[in-house]
Amino acid sequence: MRLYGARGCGSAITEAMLAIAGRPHEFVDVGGFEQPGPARDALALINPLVQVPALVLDDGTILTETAAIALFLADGHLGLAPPCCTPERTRFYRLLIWLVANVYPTFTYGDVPERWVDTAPAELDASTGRRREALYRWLDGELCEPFALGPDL
Ligand SMILES: N[C@@H](CCC(=O)N[C@@H](CS)C(=O)NCC(=O)O)C(=O)O
Repeated sequence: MRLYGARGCGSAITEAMLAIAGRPHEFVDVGGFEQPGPARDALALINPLVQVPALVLDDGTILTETAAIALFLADGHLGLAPPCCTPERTRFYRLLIWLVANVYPTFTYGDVPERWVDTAPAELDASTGRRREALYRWLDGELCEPFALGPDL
């Protein structure tokens, strides 16, 4: 498999899962992909949204979207997610999708607000930041220890 990712980005989630599962893969570092250049061009060929993570499977299938990749990897490796048909698995589905559906967009629109609005980008930055804080505060109340869902990874 080939993972397109960059330091400091959410592709670390996929990297961690691949490492824990012991799945051999090549890491294609597309650091700087937010700016025009070869890294962006390479990533755009794989993911038209030009986002990481993007995973190319051995048969050439392209998989994007963190939650889809996480579920795909969890399907192939026991222990990456709670066992099927347990209450923990149900909570896992909820929190996984909740994170990518709610938290990720605060970065999408807040990281470089000038991409989305011509006026008052600082306000968009501030409001997405407040939204993210509220989301994380709710999440904080949902999490167990030592792992998100309890004693197991
Ligand atoms: N919906 C995607 C979002 C991925 C995403 O936004 N990744 C960030 C890096 S952590 C990115 O590529 N941002 C650049 C952009 O959105 O243009 C997912 O869940 O994987």
